[in-house]
Amino acid sequence: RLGTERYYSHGEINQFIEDLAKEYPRRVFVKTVGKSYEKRLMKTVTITNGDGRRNKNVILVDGGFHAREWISPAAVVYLISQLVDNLEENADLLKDYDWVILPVVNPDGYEYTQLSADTRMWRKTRKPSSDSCIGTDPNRNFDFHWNEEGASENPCDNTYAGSKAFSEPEALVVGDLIHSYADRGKMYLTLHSYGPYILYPWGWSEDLPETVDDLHEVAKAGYDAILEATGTEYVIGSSTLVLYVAAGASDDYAFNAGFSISFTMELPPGGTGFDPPASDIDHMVKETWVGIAAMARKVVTKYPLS
Ligand code: 0X9
Ligand code: ZN
Repeated sequence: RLGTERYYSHGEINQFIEDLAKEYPRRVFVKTVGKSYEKRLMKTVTITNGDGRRNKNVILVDGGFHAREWISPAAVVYLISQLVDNLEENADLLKDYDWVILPVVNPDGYEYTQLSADTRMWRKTRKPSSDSCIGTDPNRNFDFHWNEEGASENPCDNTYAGSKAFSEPEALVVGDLIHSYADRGKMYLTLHSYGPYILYPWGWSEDLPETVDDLHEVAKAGYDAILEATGTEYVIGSSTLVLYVAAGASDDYAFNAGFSISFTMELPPGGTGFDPPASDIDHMVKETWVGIAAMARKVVTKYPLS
């Protein structure tokens, strides 16, 4: 079991979900869905209410896209614990829905940032991308408007899009996951830092989707719940209008693939921005869960099982 007193390694997080699956064999399922460039195992944990019903709707959550954004995997670990431990309280969130969760999309980068103070602010993956520069921005590597605005063709840049769409095994794993759940996927949620923002499509252009009102309504449920719980005021809106244009990201990819709701949630800053001290983890992940639960509650009523 993992608490909120410190940050955990990728290995510890994988062990945590394996242990949960052993403890709750009818409700929690772990699957190895791929390997990172440095051959770390990428595992999803699927959380159900154990009723054995197949083909429920799906909420897909991931974290740890960007190596230095440690609060993201921490929030995902807390979310997993909440869903597993509080079955009664969260019965509505699991009745017609399964949750599929990938806690660390970029494990090589995440481990690299844990090595030393010098590497703490690494963002990208760790596959060499030219003679002198390492890594691709996994959130510019998706095959939807790949390498357009807000992505770089320079392998030395922090927003390098990669040599082609899905050049990075880690991004391809997420792309495949998105596809495998696209028909029943209702919400895709990718946790980053730092904001605080709840961002919806599009992020590749200034256009707003036709269903912007639905996206905004669900985001607003998270905004309201967090404001009431802690006073933190998230900014909600389209990625491009709130932040900047950035094409080839996973949120747009999932939305385009059929997820009705797709958000990048950027958790609040801490420390110098990307490095909240361990003493901040507890309140930050609890606040994040309040927002995610409120958004999921809106989603399960808006999109019932058909
Ligand atoms: O630039 C990003 O990838 C995200 N911000 S971060 O500071 N965590 O790197 C924002 C992505 C928003 N979504 C799209 N632009 N599609
Ligand atoms: Zn990020």
